[in-house]
Amino acid sequence: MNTRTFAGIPADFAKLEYAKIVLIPVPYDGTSTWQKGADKGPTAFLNAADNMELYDIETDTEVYKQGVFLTDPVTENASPESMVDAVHETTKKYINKNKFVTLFGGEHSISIGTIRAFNECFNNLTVLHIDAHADLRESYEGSTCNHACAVFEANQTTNLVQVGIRSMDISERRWINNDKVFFAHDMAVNEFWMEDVMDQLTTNVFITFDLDAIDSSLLPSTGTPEPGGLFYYETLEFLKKVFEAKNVVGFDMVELCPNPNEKSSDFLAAKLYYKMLSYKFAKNDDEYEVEKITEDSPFAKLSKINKKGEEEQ
Ligand SMILES: [Mn+2]
Repeated sequence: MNTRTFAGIPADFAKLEYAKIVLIPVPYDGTSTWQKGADKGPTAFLNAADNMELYDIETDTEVYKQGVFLTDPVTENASPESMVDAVHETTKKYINKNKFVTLFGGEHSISIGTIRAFNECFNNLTVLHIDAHADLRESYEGSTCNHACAVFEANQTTNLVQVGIRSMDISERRWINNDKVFFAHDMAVNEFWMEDVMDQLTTNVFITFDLDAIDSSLLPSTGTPEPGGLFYYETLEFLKKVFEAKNVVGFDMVELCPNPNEKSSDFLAAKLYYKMLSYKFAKNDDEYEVEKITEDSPFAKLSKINKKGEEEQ
């Protein structure tokens, strides 16, 4: 029996019946291409969280009192596809219990399952993809469930908005939607990038946060650290705007690849996770309700792929 609680919070706040928030660890690292170790991300994140102050100065809240239930980790790893199925099923199970569901990876391929679950439960879903990498490959190294394909499906089935992108393959260019991709080199010279991103979001927003979006000087412990990333306070300012203006329905955080000699990355991840919860529940009376998807959802059946594929022929 796992008696560990998120951030060492008292057991009363960590019970499933009480908790508004669910945290699902997914220690998966089956497809990463360069530095292995994202499977150790959840443990490093939880260890860092144990040492974090639980009062958030900025929002003047103690969000853990909303309750955080830490699930057993999803450990299915027979294949990338079976891992994605297991994540999809577990995520959906807790969304259907009316919980605010969050996940900690693991590499980015876990988000294929996460996003599929959220897209089945919420109308007109925007997937806000914060990452150094476009992750729009249709398949990679023989699998469509590779980390390099993390948002390919989301690009077909949801309103995908990408922020912080500074690395991609030329083959991914055909899937890029110019209005909805915010490249890091453009953001660096556009003081209104946050407002421009906000204009692209629908009301229901799921955030998939690849930690390599953060500048590698602040967060070096990630599989593929890319220079030129987001800094801490601009990240917080942006997230706060999103949480205030939109209905954020859940989020995942991926690609922490811990280094035992460098703890600041783990701690940044823990603080960022807690900040996002603090922003979500800052005006805390709003009840969290799952909205059932309906047939007339404009994104439910939308496939940009076919359209684009036809155009290309
Ligand atoms: Mn990435």
